Amino acid sequence: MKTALLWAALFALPALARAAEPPATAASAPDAMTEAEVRKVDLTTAKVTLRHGEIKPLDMPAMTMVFQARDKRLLDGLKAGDKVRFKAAHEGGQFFVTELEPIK
Ligand SMILES: [Cu+2]
Repeated sequence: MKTALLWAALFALPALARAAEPPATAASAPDAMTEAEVRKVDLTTAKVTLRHGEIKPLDMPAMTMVFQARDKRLLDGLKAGDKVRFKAAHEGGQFFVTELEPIK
C-alpha cells in the first residue's frame, strides 16, 4: 500500500511542475515582453537606453529611447550591447521598464 502511494506521488509531481509553466502561446499575449538591445546604462539615475522592437501593449513602434527603471536592480550587471527582453509601462508622462531579463 505504501509503495503504491509513493509511485503515485512520483508520477504526480512532474505533471504538476509542467502545469506551472506558462503556456506556449505567451509570446503573442498582450503583455508579451519586447526584445531590445541595450545602448546605454546610467546607474546613478537608473535610466537605460534601449533600441527596442515594437511594444504592442504601448502601441509603440520600434525605436531607440530612454526608459526609467522601476527598480534600479533591474539594471544590475547590464551593459551596452546586451540583448534583453523587457516590459514597459507609461505612467505620468514617463516610460518605465518594469521587468527586464537578458536573452541568452
Ligand atoms: Cu520607444
